[in-house]
Amino acid sequence: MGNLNASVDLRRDGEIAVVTVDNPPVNALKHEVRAGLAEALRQTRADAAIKAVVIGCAGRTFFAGADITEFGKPPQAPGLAEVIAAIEAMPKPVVAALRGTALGGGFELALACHFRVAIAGARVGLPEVKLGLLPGAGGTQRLPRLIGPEKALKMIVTGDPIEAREALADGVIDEIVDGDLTEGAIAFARRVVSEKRPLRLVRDREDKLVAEGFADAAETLTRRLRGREAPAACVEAVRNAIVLPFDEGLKREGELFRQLVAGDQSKAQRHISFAEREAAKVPGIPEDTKPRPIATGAVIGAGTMGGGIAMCFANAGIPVTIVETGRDLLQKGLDRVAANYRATMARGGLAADEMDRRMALIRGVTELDAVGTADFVIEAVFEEMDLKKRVFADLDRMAKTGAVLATNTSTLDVDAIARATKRPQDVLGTHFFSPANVMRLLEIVRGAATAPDALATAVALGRRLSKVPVTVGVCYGFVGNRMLARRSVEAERLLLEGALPQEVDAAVTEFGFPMGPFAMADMAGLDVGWRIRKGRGGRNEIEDALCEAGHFGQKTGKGYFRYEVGSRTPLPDPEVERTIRDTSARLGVARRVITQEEILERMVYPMVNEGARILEEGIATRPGDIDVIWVYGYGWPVWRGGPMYYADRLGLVHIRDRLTLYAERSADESLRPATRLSQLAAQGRGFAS
Ligand code: 3H9
Repeated sequence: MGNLNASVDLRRDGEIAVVTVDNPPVNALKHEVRAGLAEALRQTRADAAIKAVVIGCAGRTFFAGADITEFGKPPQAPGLAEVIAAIEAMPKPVVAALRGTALGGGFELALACHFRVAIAGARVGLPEVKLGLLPGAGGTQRLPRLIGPEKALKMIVTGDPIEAREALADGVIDEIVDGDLTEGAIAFARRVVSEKRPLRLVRDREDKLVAEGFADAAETLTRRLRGREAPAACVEAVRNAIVLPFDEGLKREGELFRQLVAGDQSKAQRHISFAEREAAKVPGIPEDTKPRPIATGAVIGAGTMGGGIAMCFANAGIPVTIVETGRDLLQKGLDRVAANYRATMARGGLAADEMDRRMALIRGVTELDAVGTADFVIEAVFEEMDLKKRVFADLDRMAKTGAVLATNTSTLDVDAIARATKRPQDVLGTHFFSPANVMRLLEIVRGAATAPDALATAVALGRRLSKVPVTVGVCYGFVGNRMLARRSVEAERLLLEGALPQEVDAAVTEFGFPMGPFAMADMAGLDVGWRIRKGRGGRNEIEDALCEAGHFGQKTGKGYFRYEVGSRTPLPDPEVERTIRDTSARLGVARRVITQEEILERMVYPMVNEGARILEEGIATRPGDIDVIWVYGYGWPVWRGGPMYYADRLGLVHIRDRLTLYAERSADESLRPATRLSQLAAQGRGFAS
């Protein structure tokens, strides 16, 4: 009894033993915790005066899972499987008391208990797939027995948790406790003892294990997860729950877990998971910096971007004002927002009253002075410097003291915009990605004068809006678009030298991107860039030729590809191929066969090179920040860990040599390896090590 070690406490409340784990911040099941739990179970089992055991956690959450930092290190006994076996071997009731987020190994431990109680608002889930893993402590065998294989597979393959109310309805938990959780769990345990409730383990239940519908559910859930090992392993393991005896299913689950945890995909996904958390730590913001309170927001401009950003506020429950210059434009913007919500509702993603609640948080106005009450203002007008400067000069007069003034520019100089105000310390960039209400990335652009607490406010707001905020410095295109521009140049060059759009896109999608560069260009529309080039000079030979022939992309049914009426599927277009060949001939470029391997290298390595320059210039703080930007903003396959991580895996010597070759072949000096890249390669190092 008492403190069994620094993390685990065992006390008695009459005939009920209460085991409390305290391993801040999220009660990960590290070795000391497992050892303490094993000891607590041994003592309570041996003590005849104890009639039932409650397992709970101090702090904000029940166990959030295995301790990820222990992966890849030599295992230390007792493992989680041994702790779970000790729970199941307990001849008296064991009750798990859940709060916060019971995740991964934490939820698996709870599934092995005889009973589970939770406070309202607690969530349970198996997020291992997000780390490129499958639940490895019996989750794939116990959850299907509790709620049926189909629903279990959905939870395991998506990794998304469910709320206590849903868990209660599904029979995952036995009771929702009002008031103090530990008291409630003790009272529940007393009732179990006094009512002599039978001790039925989940592992012994068979009634829900129906095979019907499973294959279809598996197909639907994994259709879009091509190339990923973990979801396939999840399907195999849950299928085993149906067809194999429990212990065999468990053994196979363990084998699959060990394979995945040692594999490249999980390592890459774990890297992203850590990099995402690192990205929230911004150098130069003192630890004690307090973000400014944000009660209301304002968005200037009711276009697609402005409307999407306003939705982010409303989705987070923050009242927001949208300002537009005229009634018609404003109404059009608000209608677009409502239509977006209705589409989500139609897909079953939003309840009708929830849509009404969110729409009620969005107020449309045509007078800019309405921003006067907002704590955080985001400008999302046309990408034109003079216009933005005018808006910021007005905001300077109208916004309240201490409000953060943000621009959603994707390219322009945030410092120049800040200089249009007398409060540059409050100005920064918040670069959302389209569609703003869906895409998770938020590039926060720190200006030369941005105050640390303004920056901290933007990061905190980003997290509240469920975004992944990454802070970057001022330069043309910031991190993501600046690197993307390198890929675009190279994609065009590949077409001139002999590749076709479908070949380039195939190399990129086979790598794991959801879309290739040319299908993406068609979706965005080719005419915008063409018009800008006509105005400012500069040529993109093939794209300009296509635009001159009316190929503006999806909106005209033809771009780099052709599209059947009502379809978004890109189809190869012989007319485009002719245009490409004619352009090569006109420019005197001899076409040749280009391998998929070369295409892929030229799509990725110039981006890595630009990433190296971005690090050199301090525009991005860490290579991991660049990886997070590419995974969350541009569809880089998470299981390949982002461009800088990928480059480290391939080795920088190889990247340097290939870039040198391509630079010489194309006489494009920008392809020469960046100083940082060359130096690291020469030292045999990577970006991260
Ligand atoms: C697993 O369980 C495998 C089993 O099936 C089989 C085993 C045999 N370990 O996110 P936050 C750290 S796999 C170690 O900012 P929040 C995190 O790095 C695991 N550390 O808090 C951060 O550290 P720092 C399955 C962890 O309130 C700090 O805690 N479980 C772990 O926004 C705070 O994190 C998961 O994948 C961990 N498991 O969100 C759960 N988790 O302060 C992953 C967190 O130094 N975790 N840390 O930067 C989460 O989803 C969120 O952290 C959570 C809290 C929702 C719990």
